[in-house]
Amino acid sequence: MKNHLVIGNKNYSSWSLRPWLLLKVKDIPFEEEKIYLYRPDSKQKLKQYSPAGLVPFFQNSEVKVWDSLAICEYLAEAYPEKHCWPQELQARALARSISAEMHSGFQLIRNQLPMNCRQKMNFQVDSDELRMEINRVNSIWQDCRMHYQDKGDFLFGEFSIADAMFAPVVLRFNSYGIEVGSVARQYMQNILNLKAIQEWIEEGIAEKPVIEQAEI
Ligand SMILES: N[C@@H](CCC(=O)N[C@@H](CS)C(=O)NCC(=O)O)C(=O)O
Repeated sequence: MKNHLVIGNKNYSSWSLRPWLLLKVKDIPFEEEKIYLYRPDSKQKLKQYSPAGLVPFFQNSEVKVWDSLAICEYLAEAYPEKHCWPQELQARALARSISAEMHSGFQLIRNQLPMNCRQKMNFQVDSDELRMEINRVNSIWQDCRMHYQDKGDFLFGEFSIADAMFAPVVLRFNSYGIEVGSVARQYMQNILNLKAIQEWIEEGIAEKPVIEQAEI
């Protein structure tokens, strides 16, 4: 079986975007299947694939993998020539740290600024806690860019799993008009300029289903 990635709505499914973007940017062949989320039959369809009943889910003739970061880790091992993680040990340690931090944290950004490609507004950040999470993302992007800018346009120069993990945050900040520093803003633009991101956004906007709990 060829590489097969199961994803949710492109407009809303931030977890699905991560491995999808990595596959696209790294030019790894795959076919995608979309399951629209939060419909009466969604859970049953998801459970046919993923024991967790969630997207993203990935399979081929050798493996079944679920959870965005686990899929990215699998791809890094299966396609070492694609350099999914930075090649240098120190950079790789940092890339893993910020990817894990993203994967397990930033709860307020996730809850209060849900990914929604169709959304365009100026969100008023009135809680200190949310502002702290935004500031933390800003520092991560700024520090990485300042350190690795000579090597390319992304957090560690060449596009890596760290960029895939933060791409949905770029889309959120863009949708809600969240202000960041100039270095972080340029990094956001580099992600938004990716052909694959533009493709994802276009398809997300064109989708018909609306998930009320993800609309502000
Ligand atoms: N930690 C998981 C989170 C996966 C997740 O929460 N997926 C959401 C969509 S973005 C989902 O499948 N929701 C469907 C549901 O809850 O029924 C990952 O990294 O993949």
